[in-house]
Amino acid sequence: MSSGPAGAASPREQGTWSAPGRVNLIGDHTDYNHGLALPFALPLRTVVRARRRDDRQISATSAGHDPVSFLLPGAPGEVRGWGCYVAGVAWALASAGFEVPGADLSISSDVPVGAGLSSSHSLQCAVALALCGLAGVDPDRTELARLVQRVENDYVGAPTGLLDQMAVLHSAAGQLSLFDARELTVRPVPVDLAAAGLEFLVIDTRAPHRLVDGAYAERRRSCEAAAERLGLGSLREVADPEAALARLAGEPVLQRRARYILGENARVRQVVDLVEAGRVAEVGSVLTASHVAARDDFQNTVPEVDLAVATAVSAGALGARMTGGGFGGSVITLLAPGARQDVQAAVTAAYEDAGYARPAFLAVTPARGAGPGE
Ligand code: GAF
Repeated sequence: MSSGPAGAASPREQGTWSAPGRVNLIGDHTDYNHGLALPFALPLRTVVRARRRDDRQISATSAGHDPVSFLLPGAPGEVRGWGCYVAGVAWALASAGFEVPGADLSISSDVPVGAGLSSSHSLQCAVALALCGLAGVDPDRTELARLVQRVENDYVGAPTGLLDQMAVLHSAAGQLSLFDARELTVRPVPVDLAAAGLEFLVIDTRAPHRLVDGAYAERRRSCEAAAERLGLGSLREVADPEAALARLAGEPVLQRRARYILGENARVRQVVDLVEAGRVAEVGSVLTASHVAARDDFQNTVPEVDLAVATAVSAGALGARMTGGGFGGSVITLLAPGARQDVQAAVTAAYEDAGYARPAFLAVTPARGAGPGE
């Protein structure tokens, strides 16, 4: 029987576990500012078929990638490339006191890589569930999310927040998940788009999105510096946004970053209120306002995503915004019935004119979160 800070289940010789990618409808870069976000799970998943081994080795295969093999418990930096997410999870679980078993893992995924849809968190969470499942432990999902967060923070070296792990591990079909990063809670916000006669369309701009570079870390440092100038632990503690922004007037960059974050928390609340009031179509303009704030104040957009958002909105989308960490990646749009063809055609044509790679489109509804099975 394995030990660790978790509930017990029966150890397994083999099994299958899976985890989705995610879209963040609104509330980006708010997580490390102890703020609010509203993600949902995509109907695209990473599937891990796992079999226990008698030794201390983990071997992982995934089509199109070199196989990976390492000895437990491992240490940060030991495995690089895609395998760092597998080795990082094993290391994080072992560091927390779990008796991680040796295992053969066969991994497949239809979450696009580098599209800002959390393919790496879907992989990490699926591997974490598989290793826990073989070990016979059933950790609290928030605790597991925090362990998995150590993979990026301490194994890979990216100062990311907890949004993606919470989204992947706590989502459920038919709902958005209101994540409060200060309280570490997730509140389901049911949404029935079909009943509202609406749909979400994800545009994968194919502009590669990268987080392990300086830009994400720089944004995080600016937000923390803004909070520090205000004498606060985090921007979530701001009680009077106008007064706080006035106090940052001498620091235009910090002021812009803070304006985006404070506005984004308010926009998340606004979207939740609209969804809960059944006024889902009105969410569109809030999404577009969020994108404009990201573009002008947080300055984490790129020309490809700005073009996708502007073109989608002029072609009839109710609203659109870049989703996730930014500096590339995907756009989420809210569409009225019948708008999808026009939006897809307009964005494809605009990309062709601009000489950009052909974008990909994916109509999505909120899907189930991570768990046993495919
Ligand atoms: C990335 C990070 F991993 C998240 O923690 C979050 O900050 C997101 O960017 C932006 O909301 O996905």
